[in-house]
Amino acid sequence: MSRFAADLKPILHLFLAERRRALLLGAVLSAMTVMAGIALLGLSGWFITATSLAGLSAAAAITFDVFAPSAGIRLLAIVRTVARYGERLATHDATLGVLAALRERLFRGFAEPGAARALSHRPAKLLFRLTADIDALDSLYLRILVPAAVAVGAALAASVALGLMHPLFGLGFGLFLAGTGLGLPVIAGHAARKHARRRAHGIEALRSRTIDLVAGQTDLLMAGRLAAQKEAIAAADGYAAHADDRLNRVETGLTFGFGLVSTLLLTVSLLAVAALAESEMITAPVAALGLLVAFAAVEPFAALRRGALELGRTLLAARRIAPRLAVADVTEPLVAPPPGYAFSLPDVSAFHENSAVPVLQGIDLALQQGERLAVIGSSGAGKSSLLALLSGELPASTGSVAAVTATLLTQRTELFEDSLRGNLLLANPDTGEARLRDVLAAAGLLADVEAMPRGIDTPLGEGGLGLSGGQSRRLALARLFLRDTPLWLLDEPTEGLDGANARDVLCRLAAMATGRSLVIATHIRREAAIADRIAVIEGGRISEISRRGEAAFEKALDRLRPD
Ligand code: DUT
Ligand code: MG
Repeated sequence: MSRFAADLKPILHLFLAERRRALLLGAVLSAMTVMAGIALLGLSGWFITATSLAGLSAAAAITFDVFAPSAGIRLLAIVRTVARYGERLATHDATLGVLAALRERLFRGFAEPGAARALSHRPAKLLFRLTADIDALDSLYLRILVPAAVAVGAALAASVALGLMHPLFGLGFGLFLAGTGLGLPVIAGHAARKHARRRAHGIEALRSRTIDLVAGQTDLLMAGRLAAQKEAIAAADGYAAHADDRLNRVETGLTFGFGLVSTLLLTVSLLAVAALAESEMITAPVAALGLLVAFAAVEPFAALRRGALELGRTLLAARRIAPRLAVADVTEPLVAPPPGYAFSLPDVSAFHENSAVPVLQGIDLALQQGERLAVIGSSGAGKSSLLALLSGELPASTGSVAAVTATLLTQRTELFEDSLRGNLLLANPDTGEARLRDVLAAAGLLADVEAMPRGIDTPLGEGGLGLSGGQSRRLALARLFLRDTPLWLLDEPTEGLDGANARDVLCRLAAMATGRSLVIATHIRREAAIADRIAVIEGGRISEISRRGEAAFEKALDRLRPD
């Protein structure tokens, strides 16, 4: 129980912090709707019985006041309608507002160093956190908290009304209704929890396996794994369907339980009001009022049914999302380097997640502002990891990283399903048309873009589909050029471009980078040749640093791939 509380706490906190007043207003209006409904039914019962009794004798018919009760009925009907309208407006608006805030918090959480890297291993997971899990949380307020509070309130009000007829009647009614009305959903919620969780897992597996089938069908077909993938999908579907079936059974059981309880309660209430009327403690119209109030008070508990069945899913979502919300506050920005420096790494080591061996060890390196450093070394030596360290994506395990704000051009080009323009504007949303053309020209892509029928508004498919590998790379470079940061970290910037094109792009890159510091991880001579210093990295350690003009610098260049 305490674990649920711990999972739910940050989320409830967020609900309240975000829209406290609207949420409370929604709950109050919801209670008003239900109370007005109960009073309406009770008063109507009283009125109908009283008028028919008055009709039995001419004297009573003349003195009977029909106006006050019928005005009351009209008033209650209006209050109920208006309160219901207001309640829908308030609760749904507040819930949607809270969920939007939650999404933003989650996005910020994913933007923390390390989180994106960890999630990029399982993109489907990220998708579910942002969609299904957040949606599951709306049931917390709309289908659990508000209905429970309203139902308890209704039970209390009804037992007070019935208690005025006879204290024991009111007390017994209230206790039994609250006990069973809350007890049944709790029992059902407990029984449904496992199945609700399984259903969520099943649907997730179904979706991600289907995505894999669609995205990788060529590879699956070539590897002869198409049938196996289809079977895996069918298995996930079967798993989810089985859980769904179980959930339906629980729901049926709960509906049955509610039916039983309400019949029992109404029967006992009928006997009670009959006995009270018989002994002339209450009049017949009051007895009718009592019976209808009892009837109406049972109804709000039925609203808890869906919330009870969804409780498992809601708790699962809370458990997955809560830790993300907690980390969003604790990360600190990188410290600033000493004046005149772009970064300084005093004896820094770092580990990749789930790795026992350090990927970088005893890195003692500093770069002055405006200086250009090439990092070379065999594949897997730790070049990209060094850039990740400088960008703050990889945390230092010993020593601390001090760096100015940096932009990282990742080794793998990341493009989105958007227009060329949209992909560029990511780097700087306020960029004007002329500047976009400038950076495209600087990246050597302008002619290619102008040859496309829709120019810069040409839509790209997922992952930049529609561009060649080299064109994608140049688009990524153009996007880098829009980032006005003092330090650029370039991971094999011209990989995939032909020699002539690459030299042209490098020449423009050098011009665009005037006044900035550069760190270039590379295997290619032309990229290292624009540097002032070369650091050789071997097995996560820097084995040699040379400066332009020194013999070791030329030697290091000679070790690289020509062209
Ligand atoms: N590594 C991990 N987890 C990661 C990334 C890398 O364990 O998320 C390991 C693999 C490798 C070492 O760290 O043994 C260094 O990888 P890095 O990508 O830094 O190597 P590189 O020098 O950039 O290699 P390449 O030239 O192939 O890009
Ligand atoms: Mg690399």
